[in-house]
Amino acid sequence: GPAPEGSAEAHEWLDGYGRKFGHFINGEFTKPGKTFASNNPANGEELAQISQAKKAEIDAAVAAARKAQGDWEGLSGYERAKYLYAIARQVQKHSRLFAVLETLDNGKSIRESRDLDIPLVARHFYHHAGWAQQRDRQFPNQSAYGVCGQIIPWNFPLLMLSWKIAPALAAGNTVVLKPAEFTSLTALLFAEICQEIGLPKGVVNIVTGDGEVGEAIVNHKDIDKIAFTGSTGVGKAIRNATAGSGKGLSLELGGKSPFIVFEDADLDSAVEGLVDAIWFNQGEVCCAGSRLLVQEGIEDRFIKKLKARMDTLRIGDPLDKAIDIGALVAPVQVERVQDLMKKGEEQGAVRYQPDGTIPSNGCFVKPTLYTNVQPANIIAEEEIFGPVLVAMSFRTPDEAVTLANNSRYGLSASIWTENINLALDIAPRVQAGVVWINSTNNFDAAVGFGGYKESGFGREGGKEGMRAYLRPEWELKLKSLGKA
Ligand code: TXE
Repeated sequence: GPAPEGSAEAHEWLDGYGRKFGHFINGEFTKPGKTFASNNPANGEELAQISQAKKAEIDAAVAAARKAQGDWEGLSGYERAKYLYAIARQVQKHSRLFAVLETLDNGKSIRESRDLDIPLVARHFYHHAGWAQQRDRQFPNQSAYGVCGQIIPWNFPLLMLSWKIAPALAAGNTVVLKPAEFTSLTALLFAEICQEIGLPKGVVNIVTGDGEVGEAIVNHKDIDKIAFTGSTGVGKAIRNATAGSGKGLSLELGGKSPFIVFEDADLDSAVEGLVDAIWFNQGEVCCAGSRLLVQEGIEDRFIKKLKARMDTLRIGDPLDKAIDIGALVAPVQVERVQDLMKKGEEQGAVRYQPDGTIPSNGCFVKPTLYTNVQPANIIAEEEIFGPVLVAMSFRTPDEAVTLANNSRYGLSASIWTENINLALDIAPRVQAGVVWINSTNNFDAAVGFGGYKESGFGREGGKEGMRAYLRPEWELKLKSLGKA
């Protein structure tokens, strides 16, 4: 069939760089060094070669950020806001290119990258332009951290970049950001728009590479704060590595979020909500509603409706606008997901998947539901980060709360009932940073997002998110007393 809209433009953009990228340091792209391939997970096609940053390059990026920081924070909030507005407008101007590149690189459906990821990115920069102007009034006598090292995952590549860069810049920090090794392309296009709008050199630096580059950023002596989104294992390692270093830290880690359906819920809406909770972005979502807790009296009816809806989900070429579920990010992620599924089945879980075939040469996994799941089953405990839902039932509201909190994670929760008193009773008792009532996966740049327990700490978005990029007042007081 005809090439999907925008795909020629994306390939032209890649060709413009000879399909080989360096880093973005001090406002310029560096010469590519030792590289690795970035592939399209939907068909295995190589998209580009990405450079693995060397120590000297990381040092150069940090030095550029350091040099730029004083002048950047010295600008008035209004001046910083003008740059953030310009970035937002430029993201909108290139939105189709961004969306197609994101889909090619990550495997997510074009409908989601076009209608959610990229618009939310623009929204995040617009919102934080406002905060740049409000900083001095809302946070009197506070200052930026200085240079921030930011490490992001591959599930929402550009959106996570915006969650990191927008508040950091609004607060007066400069940044060295590392995208995940599977998905560097939109970060590199973002670097290009920083050039286009004339952002002062060194304010944003992008270095690419794997976890070793991440580790070098975390341990760099001249970085003041680390912000990380990714796996809980790496988050713990970063917490240990930064302990006692004086660096600021915020961590946004994994989740195993409950999706609680009471017997008086609007079941059709709850089914739609669940589709959004677990099959949005192939389930590669930190706040995915991956644990369905359904009240006993409606369990059979609800599961039946859910299976019927699963049968209508369309899986395939992510660039096809009619597709609901695209490809997982890489073969290794498919292996991780399938390994957990296998273990879950060995522990007694019963699998349901719609009939029909899926493309055989890409990273596709069918939407999957497990019933007959014990709370101690590995798939009820571990984050799967794939299109896999586990279902369990409860009898009473108290039991729902107990089951919901029976997790080492605490990122988000979703509650479905027509009884608002019940919802408002349950919501504060669930250990979760975000609780949605009769909705799910609702993101707003104005609202703090983040977790409890092993899901991490620190908030992103809104006033709480700004606070995370400003030195705490007590720290400044100590400094002024010469004690820090
Ligand atoms: O994550 P990593 P992976 C979970 C999810 C997934 C699993 C593994 O369950 O299946 O993690 O994914 C960089 N020091 N989440 O292995 O390794 C890495 O280069 C510093 C949940 O891809 O945590 C990348 O940029 N940095 C999650 C980033 O960390 C290091 C999103 C995330 O990769 C590093 C992603 C190190 N030692 C995965 N090692 C969420 N909460 O959204 C790696 N990195």
